Amino acid sequence: MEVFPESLRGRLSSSMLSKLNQLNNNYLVTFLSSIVELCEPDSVYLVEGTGEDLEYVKRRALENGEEIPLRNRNHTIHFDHPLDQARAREDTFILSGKIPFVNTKPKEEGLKEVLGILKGSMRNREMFVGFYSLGPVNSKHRILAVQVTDSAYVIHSELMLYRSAFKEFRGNVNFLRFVHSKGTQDIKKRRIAIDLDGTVYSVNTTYAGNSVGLKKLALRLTLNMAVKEGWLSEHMAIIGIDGERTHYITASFPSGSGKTSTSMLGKLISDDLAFIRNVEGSPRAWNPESGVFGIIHGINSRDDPIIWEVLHQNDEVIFSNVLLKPDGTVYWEGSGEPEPEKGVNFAGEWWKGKKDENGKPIPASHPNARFTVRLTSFRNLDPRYEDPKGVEVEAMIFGVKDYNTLVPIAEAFDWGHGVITMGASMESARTSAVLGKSDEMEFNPMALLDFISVSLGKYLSNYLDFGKRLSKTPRIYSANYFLKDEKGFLNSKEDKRVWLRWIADRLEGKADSIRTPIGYIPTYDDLFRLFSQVLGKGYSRESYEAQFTIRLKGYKEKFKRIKDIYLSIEDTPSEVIEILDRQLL
Ligand code: SAT
Ligand code: MN
Repeated sequence: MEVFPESLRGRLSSSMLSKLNQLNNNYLVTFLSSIVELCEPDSVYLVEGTGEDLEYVKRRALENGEEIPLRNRNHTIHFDHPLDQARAREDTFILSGKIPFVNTKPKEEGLKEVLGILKGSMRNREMFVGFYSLGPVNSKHRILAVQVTDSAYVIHSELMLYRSAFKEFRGNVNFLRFVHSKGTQDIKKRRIAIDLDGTVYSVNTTYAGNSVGLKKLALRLTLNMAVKEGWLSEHMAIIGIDGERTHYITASFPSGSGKTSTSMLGKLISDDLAFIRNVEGSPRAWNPESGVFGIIHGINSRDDPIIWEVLHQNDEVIFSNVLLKPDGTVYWEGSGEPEPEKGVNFAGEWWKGKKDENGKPIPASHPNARFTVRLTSFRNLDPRYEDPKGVEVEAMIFGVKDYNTLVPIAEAFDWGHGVITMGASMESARTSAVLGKSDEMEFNPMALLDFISVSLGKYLSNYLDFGKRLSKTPRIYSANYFLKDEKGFLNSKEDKRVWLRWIADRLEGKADSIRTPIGYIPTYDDLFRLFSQVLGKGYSRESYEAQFTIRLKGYKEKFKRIKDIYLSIEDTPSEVIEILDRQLL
């Protein structure tokens, strides 16, 4: 057996040592021993991803109180600190020089700070090391990642959300590295530091968006890789929609504006992230993840039957920040079930009418409460989610939550028009995944505002070029499920089925369109046919006119704002401004 550094030998059992030895990976050993010396855990557990590992990690999460068992023996609940319920914009930074719209910190300073906080953070704790693949393990495009953490909940989540790939690390030095410690959960010392060389450190946080490294922390790293290497790493769902045949499309929506519900209307490949590459001229997409970390607020049996089923059958679920009821079941707002009198929630003991110190009512469940489940629990899962070559993308949707302006669905004139006026021009009402005033409109290009790690100029120039190299570019659509008039919402929740079907019809040449200044919109006749075909409903001319009259003033103002933003970014490609100039109405 190889001689490992003393720091590791003293902390790994002999079976763990022989596991590590199998990998014959000095680079990994050096990385792990440096983290062990920094964080000083008592012991180290290598998580290969076997059934035994899963049982062990679950048991540890229950023993150390990170998860609480529920009445259903496959369900647990996890609570994050009351102030650690969402993405932590102000505490997250890229270790680099200045990038517009991105929190950055000079590398040396940021590293020194976060390593200082991590020093000794795992004393008297066990350290887990997880080994995963972003994307199908047997795909030549998969990206390997190691997670180091003192949280059994983080590893438990990852065993559900990612593909374990221990053996792939044999002799392999190309992997992303995530170092996480719960620390003391002192929110003032919460830091998430992203080193684009391939390591992310996060401490004093447990909210999965900040602690489960492979999710949005990895996205920052893979986005940077993608821009350098000429592919796309995106915040997008991937689904198959049926017309005469199945068409795969991607859907990019800011959290909380319809992405998950859209994913459930088709054959599910991904609900959140997509890697898209040019494979012999064709845009192919796959899901780096193998599970769903979804917002639970508002999930009910009528509107979300598939997710409802996933949460009520006997598959494994980790609930987070919902209400734990005295009978060992859970409740969340918007579930359509009666609100319980009392329970335990993210803020401790809870009862109906409880207020916080400012006199504001404390909701039974946090608006960003979540569920963590495996993709294989969904009855609409498309088996091609494991296709090592990915699926061919025929259309891309950029969706926003916009009460005032955008039509429910429109098709771009071409790739450049769609990428710039639909994707790069997204403005959306703020999500509950970010703390702060919700419903405020935010510039959120490609739903990536929180995750962009390079300058938007470079990012967009890669996007535009990506399309130019394809032999067939996907069609691009803008979507908005939230348009209102003075009387309220103009669409019902189920109408999105019609918009998706219109896209399938367009791809098959079965639906017409009307050319407007902002793109192609559906004709009344097609929608009348589709409302009846898809929903068995009528569709009035008044509805059509209310939904599809182009609100020129709003569009005009929007594109003016967007152009000003891109003019203020130094490396915006001139093509972006040209496209926006052509669009300015
Ligand atoms: O908050 S996260 O970014 O982790 C999850 C999401 O909203 O997509
Ligand atoms: Mn997301």
